[in-house]
Amino acid sequence: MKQDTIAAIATAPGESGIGIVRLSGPQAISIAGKLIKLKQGKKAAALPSYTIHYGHAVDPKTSKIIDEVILSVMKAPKTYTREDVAEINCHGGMVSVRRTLEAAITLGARLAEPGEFTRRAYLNGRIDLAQAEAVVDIIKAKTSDSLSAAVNQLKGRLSGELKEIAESIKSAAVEVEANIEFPEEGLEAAGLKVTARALSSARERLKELLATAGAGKILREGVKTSIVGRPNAGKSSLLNELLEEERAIVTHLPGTTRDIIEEGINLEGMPFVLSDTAGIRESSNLIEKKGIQRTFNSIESADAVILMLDGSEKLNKDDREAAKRARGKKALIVINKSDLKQKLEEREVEKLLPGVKIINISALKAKGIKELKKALRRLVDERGVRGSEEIIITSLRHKLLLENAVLSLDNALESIKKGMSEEFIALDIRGALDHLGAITGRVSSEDIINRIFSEFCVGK
Ligand SMILES: Nc1nc2c(ncn2[C@@H]2O[C@H](COP(=O)(O)OP(=O)(O)O)[C@@H](O)[C@H]2O)c(=O)[nH]1
Ligand SMILES: [Mg+2]
Repeated sequence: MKQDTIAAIATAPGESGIGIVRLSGPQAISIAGKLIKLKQGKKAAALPSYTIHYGHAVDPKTSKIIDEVILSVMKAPKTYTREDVAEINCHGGMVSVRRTLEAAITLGARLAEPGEFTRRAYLNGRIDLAQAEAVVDIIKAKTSDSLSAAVNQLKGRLSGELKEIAESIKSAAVEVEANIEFPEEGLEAAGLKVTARALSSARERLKELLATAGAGKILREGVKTSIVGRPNAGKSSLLNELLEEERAIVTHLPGTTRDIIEEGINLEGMPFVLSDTAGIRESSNLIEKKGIQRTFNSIESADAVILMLDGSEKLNKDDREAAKRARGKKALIVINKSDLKQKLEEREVEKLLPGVKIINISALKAKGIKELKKALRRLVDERGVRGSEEIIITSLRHKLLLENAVLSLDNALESIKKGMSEEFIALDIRGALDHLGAITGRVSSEDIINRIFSEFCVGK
């Protein structure tokens, strides 16, 4: 099938230093050549790969100059898409780049769909599916840790590891399959033992990858942290203090916060998504009741909970209810209002959530906030998020496929143990390989590929 040439604005809209129109396909360089009047009458077709050239973009309809531009020429196959690529640097701002793009379309290019450049890189075999997904993760990275996890994936670390595991499963499978084809030779019991051992060790490696998925989710989405407690404990004040801005409304009236307010912060490279919630208490006010229900839901879906108590008050049943809801979660207890005379009994607090760290702060006077941040960061350190060189499973799609691969290997091992026929064993082994193949896109259906690339922006 003859490929067409695609074009898009590759930079974010708005005013900026430069804006880039990107072209890819067999006509990319000739269209750029027609669009741009190069200095000294240079011809685009004759330009060497990976060179840049000065000129003027000219409107093909009116022959008027659109902008002063720089053309970068990159020739297949050593390009992002493995096709000929031309990039036109215009001055930033919407009009210049848009008119340059329109000119490219007039000259025969087609408007690119979201992610189509990267999709071509995948279809042309330069990167696999897991690497293409990493490109989105790089663009969307929230912190330097999430960035390095994504860059590792783009470098092919995950793909390489999966390939090795698949190879070891394949060589184990060869023996089993051979026995199906040549049953008269009989499969030695010893041979099956070797197969089982190889499958178990592949299974172990997959389990190791899966163990990083929790950390991966956090790197991608942030640690969901709910700040909960009775009304007026100072939850909204703490949120504002952590964000260093007046994000939530703070008043002396209990029940001020009705809806959940979510904001992101970055603690030593780790993204946290903080939720300020409605105070937990018995209430007959319909709006407040709905707010409190939302608080309960927020606790349930949270990765971590900050249980806030008012140090200037005695412990009450609302505090106990809030603590009960937080049980089993990664948690911190924060005793607020350390600037006031303390009435709260620490011994009773210790019994609320045994083993959970207790920190005294004053949200009003900004005391103890540093210590709280450190303790919060350490809550997830326990999960072993490193982010730098480790391979980390950040995608839910990958996680599910890995789980399915493990399941298939479990079945294969079970069949070997039970002395089932080789056909059964082989079927499960092939299943495991298919699941692994789906991660890198060796075996993938069209609509999965469509879904992955629809997450991209146009021009990438
Ligand atoms: N003295 C003192 N007052 C505080 C402190 N933190 C919050 N407050 C006050 O407590 C009241 C309730 O605070 P708010 O943040 O709205 O509590 P929330 O209902 O838990 O969100 C407000 O009047 C705050 O100014 C603190 O550390 N010390
Ligand atoms: Mg509040």
